[in-house]
Amino acid sequence: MLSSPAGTATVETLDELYAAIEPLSMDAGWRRTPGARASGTFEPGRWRYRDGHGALESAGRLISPDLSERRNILLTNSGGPDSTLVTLVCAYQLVLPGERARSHRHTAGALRLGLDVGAGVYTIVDGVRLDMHPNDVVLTPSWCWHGHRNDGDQPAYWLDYLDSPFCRSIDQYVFEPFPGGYEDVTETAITSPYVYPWHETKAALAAAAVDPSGRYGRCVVLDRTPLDTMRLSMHALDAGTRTVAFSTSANNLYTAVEGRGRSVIDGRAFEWERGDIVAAPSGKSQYHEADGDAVLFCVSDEPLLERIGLLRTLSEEKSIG
Ligand code: GTQ
Ligand code: FE2
Repeated sequence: MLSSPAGTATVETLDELYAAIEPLSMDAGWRRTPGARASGTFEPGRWRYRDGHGALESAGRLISPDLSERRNILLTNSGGPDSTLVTLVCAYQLVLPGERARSHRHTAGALRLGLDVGAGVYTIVDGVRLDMHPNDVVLTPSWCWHGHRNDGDQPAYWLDYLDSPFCRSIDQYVFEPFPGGYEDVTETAITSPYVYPWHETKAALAAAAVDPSGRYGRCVVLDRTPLDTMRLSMHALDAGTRTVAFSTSANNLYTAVEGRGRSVIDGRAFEWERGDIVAAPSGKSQYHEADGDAVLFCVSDEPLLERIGLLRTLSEEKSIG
């Protein structure tokens, strides 16, 4: 027995109970929805590269990475202000010719996909120069120092993908600026475990067989350096392909790398072309149609869910017929 019964012990109605516990930062569990989110819900969505490119052209005139750390345009969802999906955020980034973006590190893991990138564009990861070309995937895993430079004469546009919404959601987002701002290049890598060059991915896709499930087209997983939170895969869809619909507890971000087509997420069709992003939130059915030969890049939070025993995939082959 508690030595002194609290005021909460003597109320006579539910309304009095609610009123008594509210100032104590308590609430009755049965008044709440189990698993309800404090903020909004994540919706399927599609973002256009042409819109991101245009916004960055303007941002290129209006702000510099000296001021902003990064010149990036976030793809936001109603579920959260800095989130594209509950665990992932995606952004278009621009580095102008001659510009440098300071080095920093963060607990969030990140990667980039080159879009319009000319010669002389690179990320410095822990002192190592990693050059980026169109459709290359460049990793900057959690806590690696990284900064960007464009020594070329063309503006460099790429896509960033980060797990920072997940890190923030568990209060584990830590950020550190590099001492002095800019990290020097100590080594130039010809090949790196952090780079998936497009010429290699393209050759692997050409040799890949169609996935027997019909869900993924000809699929290549980029897993030479597996990330703890994100699974990366490239999907070649031959002209006229319609993939088999499925849903998964994972959150998937699809980027059109080549070709045109549409993704149908939870029954909503989103047309895409190069550089466009489609977001498929957890639990929503998804399939893709390619008009001509197409390649989709998928960034998924599967490894995270797998590790905690919450990865579930559901085939919907029958309902699509
Ligand atoms: O390039 O380091 O879009 O730290 C967001 C956060 C890019 C980056 C983003 C980042 C970066
Ligand atoms: Fe960063």
